[in-house]
Amino acid sequence: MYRCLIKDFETRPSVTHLLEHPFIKQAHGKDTLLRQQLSVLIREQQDVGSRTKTRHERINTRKTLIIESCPDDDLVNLELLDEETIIAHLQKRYQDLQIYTYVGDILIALNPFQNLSIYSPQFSKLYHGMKRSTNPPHIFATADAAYQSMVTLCKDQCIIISGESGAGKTESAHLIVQHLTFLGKANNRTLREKILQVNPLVEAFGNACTAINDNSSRFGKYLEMKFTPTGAVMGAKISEYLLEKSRVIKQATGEKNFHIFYYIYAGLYHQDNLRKYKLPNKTAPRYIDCVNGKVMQDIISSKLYKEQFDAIQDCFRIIGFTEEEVNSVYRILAAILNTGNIEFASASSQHQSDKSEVPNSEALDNAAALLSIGSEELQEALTSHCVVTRGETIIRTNTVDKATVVRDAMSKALYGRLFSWIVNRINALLQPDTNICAAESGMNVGILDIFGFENFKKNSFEQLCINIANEQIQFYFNQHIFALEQIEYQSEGVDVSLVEYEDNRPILDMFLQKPMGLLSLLDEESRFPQATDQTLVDKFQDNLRNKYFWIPKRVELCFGIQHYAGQVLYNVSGFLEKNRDTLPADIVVVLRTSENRLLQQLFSSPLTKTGNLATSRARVTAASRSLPPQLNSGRNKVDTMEMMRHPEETTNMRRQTVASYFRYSLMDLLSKMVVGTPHFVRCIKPNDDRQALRFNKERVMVQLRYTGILETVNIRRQGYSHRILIQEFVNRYYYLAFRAHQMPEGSKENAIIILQKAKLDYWVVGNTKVFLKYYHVEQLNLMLREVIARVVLMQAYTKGWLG
Ligand code: AOV
Ligand code: MG
Repeated sequence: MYRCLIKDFETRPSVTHLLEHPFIKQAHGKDTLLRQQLSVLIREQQDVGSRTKTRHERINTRKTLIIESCPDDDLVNLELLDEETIIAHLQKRYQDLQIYTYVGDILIALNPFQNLSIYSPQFSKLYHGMKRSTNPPHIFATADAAYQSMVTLCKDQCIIISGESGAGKTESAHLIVQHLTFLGKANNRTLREKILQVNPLVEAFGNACTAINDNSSRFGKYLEMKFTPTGAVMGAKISEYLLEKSRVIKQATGEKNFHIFYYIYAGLYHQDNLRKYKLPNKTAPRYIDCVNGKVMQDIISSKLYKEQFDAIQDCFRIIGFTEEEVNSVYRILAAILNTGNIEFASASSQHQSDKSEVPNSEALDNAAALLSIGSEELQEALTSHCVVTRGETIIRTNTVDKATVVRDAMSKALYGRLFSWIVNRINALLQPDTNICAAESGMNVGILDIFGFENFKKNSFEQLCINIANEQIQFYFNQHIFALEQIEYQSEGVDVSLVEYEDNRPILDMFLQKPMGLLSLLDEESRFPQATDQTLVDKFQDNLRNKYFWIPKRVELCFGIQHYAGQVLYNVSGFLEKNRDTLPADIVVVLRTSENRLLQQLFSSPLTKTGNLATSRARVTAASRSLPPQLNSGRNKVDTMEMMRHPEETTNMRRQTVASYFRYSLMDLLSKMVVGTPHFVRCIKPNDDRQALRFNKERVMVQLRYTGILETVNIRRQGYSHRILIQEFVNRYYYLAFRAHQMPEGSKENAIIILQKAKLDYWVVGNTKVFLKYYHVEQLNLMLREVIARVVLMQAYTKGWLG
């Protein structure tokens, strides 16, 4: 671990000097041992230095020393490759607080469940522009690699973070943004500050406490950081996927609503503003009263919530939201809480036994006032609906149950659209300044952080969507690491023994295929008004016949799925309603009458979500062309027009369900990812009790298995992660074997001459490409830099510039 230090100091470093180094400072309490280790390493390094003769030899020997002195930094270097050895290594590293480990170019991150002091700006400096092997594995090294390859190769990059719920994806995403903002030194300090506020702000609205994670992401997030060609950060853009809106109206036992509701309660209480926002201060509103009456006191007196509220106010201000906008956001949130408190009762009149009314109008009046709409109009829209038959408009009454459903649908729609609006507004405020630099000429690093795989006691439609999204990300990983790579070896005539891996495509097909996939079947059933939970289960049972799907015998209205990450039992109750996600037109009409500018915007047109329809359509079409064939099968083809709408919108168009919208979202996400060079971070949860230093072997083993780590180690060891066209390779590296003026042709023979001259092992030259191990490129670039420096120096001598 300390070998980095030796290289940081060109001359003989003193031990005292070294003790000032950030890594050493972190490893407190082991002083004697540490001093010993350091002096041994210093001696070894100097021996190596004096024994070797040429510079190249020195580089190679140094490399060996590095690999020898720290073999377990990278699982690929392990001598024995079996599950036991890998786990034992990870466990040992974890106990030493080495939470990061490489598998070739992939980073494994174990959740430390404690704050480590390895993320300060000093560490960012340490990893800046360094070779990967210089320092111990780190999330900054991954961010740095993505940044360096973006700048050197002028190509978009994406960092894909995966792992189950609570494994540390969101934390990793924050750290990556932190390091990238450090690297992309904007001249403009405010821009950097703004970008750092993006995650905390959207997470206040999109994260919540679940049974697994106190800060669980309830939406998928793809954050693109935009850079100028020279690598200065110039803006950012987020895309959000499938917010779990149902959480607004109901939470499972022991879970909570989105963070922001608690923050505003505590914050506004503190400002003595509860009355201004018409928030009750005695009993908690129904939507956030998750446990018992005591909750109210807990919320308003929470110091943490109040601090978070202040932090969110700062986020809004720094990013550039106006006071009026923020005020409108709070009003809408308060309106949602009041809406949840609206009660319905059967109307007394005998003739209208199915009519409902609002017996106590306080919550209704409050909600209407906060939304700047008429209280009576709102009541009408909740308790009745218009039907158009043969050109005639008839008003029908809503039963108590129906009115309650409409009320909750309105709350969900309000929250969902508010969330999308905040995201769009952030994007507008962080858009690159087109006067300074045309957006097209920049490059970006995208960071994917979605909701992780979930398996609760009771799993519903939300878990199904979340788990399908994870299934898709796993498929993408497999495609990159295994499938595409092996197909290429074959077509290039390169002989490698194929690595077997668990292909989850059949599961994904079962979900996404049209017309017989699970989502299509769900859609079909959702179109029948008479459909019930039982008819849905029957439909699944009749049509899904494969080993990944089953109906358990003893549990009612459930079905089981064998996901890549394990078996999950889903309860279908509410599936149809959740998928239909209907928002009656009457509600849209009344909300459009609002005098609140923000609210008008939220419901102004069915196309508000994705903004410019034309560009979105162009992007999806272009993307489906650039997808690898495996990802671009019929099941992903989507009707773009249809997908640009809010799922719940009903006005005069064919209904769009959550399932079809979800399918589109996945496609849209993939289309963004495939254009960049991927970097993978795999987060692992070492235990389920969220305890530091507790390494549950069984749990880690399961995660290593289903993420295919063992196979990944194999393919990274045997395989060639870098493939460069022969012509390009010769152009890039001919300096290493030819004279500067020779300009050799880009032939297979010349490529071989260069590789031999560079004294690299284990490369292969195929029919059209040179196949290199992941560490070759770094070595080649280093040699190239040295050769070029020498040439420049020699020219300087011959021209007499150097005396
Ligand atoms: P997730 O994003 O993977 O879950 P988080 O990133 O929210 O998981 O991590 C869960 C918790 O683990 C955090 O709140 C921290 O307490 C702790 N943690 C994770 N990584 C670190 C780290 N590097 N250093 C210190 N603590 C850490 V989910 O969104 O539920 O799928 O859906
Ligand atoms: Mg998360």
